[in-house]
Amino acid sequence: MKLDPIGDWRRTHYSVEIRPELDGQEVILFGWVQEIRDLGGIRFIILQDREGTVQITIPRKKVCSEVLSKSDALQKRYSIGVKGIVKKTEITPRGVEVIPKEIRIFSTATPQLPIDITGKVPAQLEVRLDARALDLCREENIAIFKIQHTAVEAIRSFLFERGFIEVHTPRIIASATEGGAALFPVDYFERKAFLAQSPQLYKEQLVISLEKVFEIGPFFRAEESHTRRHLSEFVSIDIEQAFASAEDVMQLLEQLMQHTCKVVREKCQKELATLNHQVNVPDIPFKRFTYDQLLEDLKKEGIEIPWGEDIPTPAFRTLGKIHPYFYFITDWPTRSKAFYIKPTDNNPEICEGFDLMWRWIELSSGGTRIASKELLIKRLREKGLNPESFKYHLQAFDYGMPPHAGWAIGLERLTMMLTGKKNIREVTLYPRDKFRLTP
Ligand code: AMO
Repeated sequence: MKLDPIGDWRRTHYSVEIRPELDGQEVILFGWVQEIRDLGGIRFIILQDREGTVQITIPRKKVCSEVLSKSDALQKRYSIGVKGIVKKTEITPRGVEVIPKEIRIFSTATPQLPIDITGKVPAQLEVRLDARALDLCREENIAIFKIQHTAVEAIRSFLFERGFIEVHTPRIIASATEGGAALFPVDYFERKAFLAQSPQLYKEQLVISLEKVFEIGPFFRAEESHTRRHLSEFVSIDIEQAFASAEDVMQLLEQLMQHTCKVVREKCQKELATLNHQVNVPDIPFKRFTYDQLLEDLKKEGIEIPWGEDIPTPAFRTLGKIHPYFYFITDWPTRSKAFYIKPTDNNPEICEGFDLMWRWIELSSGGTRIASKELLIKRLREKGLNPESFKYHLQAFDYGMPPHAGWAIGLERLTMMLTGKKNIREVTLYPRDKFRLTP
């Protein structure tokens, strides 16, 4: 088939902007053929673009022969341009259609599409992920990633307004930050290096210069566990703040959650409707439970966790049923948290680390950090880590390390909450896990 060039055509409107008020106006639309319905004397093409769909109506007797022959050639997913006249009508749900004067075909598509792009015929997630570029064209997926985009936009402007500076720390690093087991090694010239698990050490060092920083970017964990909420590459939203404690950054975090839910609820009504999901704006402050209180809750449900252990997934599922909303877990045993979390002054067995939960999912964790070099070295040793490997980080503590605190939110887990999706792979463009490295 001979394909058309775009030539001097430029889009005048997205599909959803075609409204009855434009009746009689000439428009240029670009997009893809989603569906073709042929009723003999009349043919309907559903044209899809990023913003939605619009009906192109071709009454055989009223259009020129070139439009007719072009429309004869069309198949699903062909990329096309349509120049035509908007017509008010009773027959489409949105009250408009476009009658084409000219059609340009920019590219064709295989007739054997691996999944149904209208989503009417559901496919297994693994099949969809194998054909992800096509799967992402489905309206439901476009809605998910627009919601994610809106959330990131809301978070950035919230942090900018509060004086945080956006930074970019290295992804290729020399030592672990979140425990040694989950690192991906990289060949770095003649040396061994690793993919960063978090910006933890750098964001802490930056509080002695930039004071309040944030970073949004991908980080890497060689997760052995194949669960519905773990990826080996995820996007982390990190903040770190000088002259602040855990309580300060918890307040910032709950305000941010409330703000993000509010913005998404307001700006993404269409996308939420597509997903058949509601986002409620939570009241703040969020409930705060100590680790000990939750162990008591679990005990009542017949789940015994020895003090000091992490809370396992099935126990979190039970907690999510008891507390089906946002809540903080505070007063964690020091030994269950990373080396940089500050033990409390009056009881060093307990630390100033916290987690923010949404039902059974941990959305964020953070805490007050250790600001004393001696204590940090002690904690590194207690964790079986060699302070020598952290010598460049420890240096920063010789240059006036202020009290500081921070947290990190997993963007994909946040998106699960905002979209109602139960598997993290649904809300990741190209998920990476132990079994998936392509596409
Ligand atoms: P943590 O390891 O708890 O803390 O990670 C912070 C948040 O990141 C998300 N997350 C993940 N999401 C998907 N897949 C994963 N494998 C994964 N691992 C973590 C979660 C989690 O709550 N440096 C600290 C944060 C801090 O103290 O500032 C850290 O990395 O939503």
